[in-house]
Amino acid sequence: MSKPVIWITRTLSEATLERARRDYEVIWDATDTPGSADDIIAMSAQVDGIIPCHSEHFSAAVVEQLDPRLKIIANHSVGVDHCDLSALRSRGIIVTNTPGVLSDATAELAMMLMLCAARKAVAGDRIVRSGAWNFWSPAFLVGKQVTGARLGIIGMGGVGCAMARKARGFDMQIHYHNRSRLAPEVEHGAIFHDTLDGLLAVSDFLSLHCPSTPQTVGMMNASRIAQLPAGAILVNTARGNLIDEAALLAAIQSGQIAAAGLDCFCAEPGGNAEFSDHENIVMMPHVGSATVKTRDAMGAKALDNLDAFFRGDTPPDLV
Ligand code: 8YV
Repeated sequence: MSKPVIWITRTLSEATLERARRDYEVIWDATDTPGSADDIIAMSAQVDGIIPCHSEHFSAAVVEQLDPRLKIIANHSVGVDHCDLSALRSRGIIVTNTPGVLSDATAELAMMLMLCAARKAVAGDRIVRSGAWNFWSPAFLVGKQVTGARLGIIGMGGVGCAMARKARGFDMQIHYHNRSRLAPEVEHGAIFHDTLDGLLAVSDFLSLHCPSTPQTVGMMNASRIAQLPAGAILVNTARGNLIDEAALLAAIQSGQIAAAGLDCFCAEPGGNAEFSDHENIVMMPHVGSATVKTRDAMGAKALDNLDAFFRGDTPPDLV
């Protein structure tokens, strides 16, 4: 029997590409450029499945033009905001994602951003690296202590829970807001707030771990940012559009927000050039899940989902 044909849109881990080539006819382009709308539409007539990343956009307009040959989109991501799920559902196209396996790597990056923002890592690195370190004072690069502080988490899914686990190691007091309260054995003493306002009021540090949906886009706007304690630190490893970037910039300029750690931006790739003048904004280029172990696990999960589908089973991570 001939192998199903799949398109792998980006450069995945060696192990993933090797396993994919063993089990499928693989179309993969080593230039590692994001698939455009035209690429996606053209490719849909040549393949049975696609493994895309969040860089390929399946908007309603694209989905409408997909060839019926395409049966499954096995995302190499946990986020599915690049997919118009209702348009895909109405075309009968299966969508899967990669939950769980990237939680620790992403939470690790959120911890890094939080620590670097709190302890002024960008300024410190610049001062030493540039040779400008010719003085010292007890008042020099004084940051905000993480140990014992209150951490607010929005979204207590896999990544939010991993963040809470890691922050507990820093003796942080964990508060969270989520669609529903977690069971006590999962909460591990974290304090649930049934309103976002309630969470914001106690968050010396705030870390975002919810998906981007029509309900959450722009969630951290000027009035919500103003509800944080003065001098709070904001961390985002989820999606850029959860934050109103102009409001964040104004809050950084006024000091209402002492620092921020951002792995996601409204415009990607590229980020926000206005943030670059502020050393108290620590930035990374959307690499929360970028560890060798996690990339292998994400690739394996995407292939497990394809394998199940082509065997005639329900994929384990059906969205
Ligand atoms: C990815 C992500 O970097 O999983 C997600 O939702 O944003 C990231 O893990 C990316 O899509 C990797 O393919």
